[in-house]
Amino acid sequence: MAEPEDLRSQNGVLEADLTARDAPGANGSTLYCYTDAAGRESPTLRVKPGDLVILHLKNALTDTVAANAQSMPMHTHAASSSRDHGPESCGGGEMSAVATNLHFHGLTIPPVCHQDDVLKTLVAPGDATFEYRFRIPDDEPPGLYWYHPHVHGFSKQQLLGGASGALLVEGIERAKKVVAGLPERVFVIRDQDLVNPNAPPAKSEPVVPKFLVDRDGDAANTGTGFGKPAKDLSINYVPVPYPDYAPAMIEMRPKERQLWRVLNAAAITYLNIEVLFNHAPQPLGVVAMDGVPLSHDDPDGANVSWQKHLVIPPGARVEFLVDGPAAGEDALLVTRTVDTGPGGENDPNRMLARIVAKADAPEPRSTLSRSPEPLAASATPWLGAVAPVRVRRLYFSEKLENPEDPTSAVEFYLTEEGQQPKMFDMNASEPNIVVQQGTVEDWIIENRSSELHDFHIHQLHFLLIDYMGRPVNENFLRDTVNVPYNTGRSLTYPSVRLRMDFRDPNIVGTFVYHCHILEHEDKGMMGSIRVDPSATSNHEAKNGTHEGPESDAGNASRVAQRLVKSR
Ligand SMILES: [Cu+2]
Repeated sequence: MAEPEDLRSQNGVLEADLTARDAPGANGSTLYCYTDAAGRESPTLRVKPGDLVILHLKNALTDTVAANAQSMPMHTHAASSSRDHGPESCGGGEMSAVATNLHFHGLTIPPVCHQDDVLKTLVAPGDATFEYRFRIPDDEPPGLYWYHPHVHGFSKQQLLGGASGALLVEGIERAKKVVAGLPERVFVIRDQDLVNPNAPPAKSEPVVPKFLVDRDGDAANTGTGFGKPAKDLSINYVPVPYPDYAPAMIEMRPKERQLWRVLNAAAITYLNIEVLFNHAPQPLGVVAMDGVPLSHDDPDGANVSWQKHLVIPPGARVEFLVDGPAAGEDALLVTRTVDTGPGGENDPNRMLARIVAKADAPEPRSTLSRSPEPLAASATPWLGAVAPVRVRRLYFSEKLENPEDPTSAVEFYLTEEGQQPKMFDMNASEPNIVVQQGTVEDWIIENRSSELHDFHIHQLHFLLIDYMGRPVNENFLRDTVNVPYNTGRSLTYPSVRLRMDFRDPNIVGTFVYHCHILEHEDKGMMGSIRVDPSATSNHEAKNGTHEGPESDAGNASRVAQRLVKSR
């Protein structure tokens, strides 16, 4: 299987054309990709800390796509709204299924026009080429990031079937000596509409669960690990269509150790990666999550977390060591089923690729430096050691547009406790949350719905402090995290506690946090946050109710209130 082609920075600059294109796919679906001037498809952008990135984005999307997208009822309200064409707009296009823009997922760059703004930037077909120009911060952790479109109301449509690519900040071997000299491979896993929507199940399936549809109109979670998936997958654009397909092939030299860098670029599909030799899961040595090397402060860079399977929510990345099979050994890269909850989509077990060990296998295109210069230790104190200035509680929830009508559309919300649940409004004049640059806050994210959600915030990383009420205090950072679904069997809602890092002056401005199941984001599960410069006075008073530091008494009274409400 071919890896995406690389575009490397030269003399501190990566300048490239990226043209967003579409083509009709199976069953009225649409395929998307980016091409550069030489026709390379959705290339991997390889940059170094401190590099200047200049991208010329051209929108070559066609009207066929708009027609498809507008046949989806939930998209029409967004399609009819257009953005403010005042001095604040950027790019100037109308919000529609064929407008596009770029988000640089995970990078700590400014949320402003021509850098990483998704609130005002729209490029329409026929518009002049739009220029992105930003500098990779000197202290950006080396690892796997990515780019994709982020037009509210239409992001799922564009991401499904291909509008995404990897961005690598080079030098992971400088932070993790353990990967020095290893061959590296990039795997971009995407999802797409089912290629064979009416196909009967494969004969090889051990169970044939009843086919049900969830509230989004996708194949519902069967809870069995089998059945029709909500979406098909692809790995580096090699399709994985249900029910019968030839898996991609990964060739390796026997027992060779490689660094695999896996991006879940799916719009709605969770991954749970395993490598099987003769059906037995093999240890995978995780060295980085969401672009950040594990134990960033570990001077030896020796820390590796060995796991048998890796859950990768949409938007997340995992970079790990793999030891190849022996010659002739039966080896597979698979994704195992993920329990998305009774309200969630079906993400069944699937084979992605066969791993074939051959003495003359070609080496991957890229090998990490054998004797890297160690990365300087970070000058910023470790996030886990910084006291939060406040605690906020946010929650995911869903509601029928008309509670009397079970067939009415579902509205999706991501709300700060104390505010009124509302679908995200592109035209809101005030952000949902205002914080001050230089501070650190703890956010408790609850899931009050019956399906799994996937919290993501632009511009920064956070530390997972508690998961489902249990302290975890991880030694790495994330920008994307799962919040398990509500079973209704507990007094408290499932939650995660995150230490949010607003210290970097680069992130001053307004940006968004949302569920990275893009179907949910498009239908409203998003909020906006403004990071004010540290010199200004604090804006907290403007921003409605907020909680002080957590206390047992506070928790108890919240539980009591909930009990009262539920009666
Ligand atoms: Cu969600």
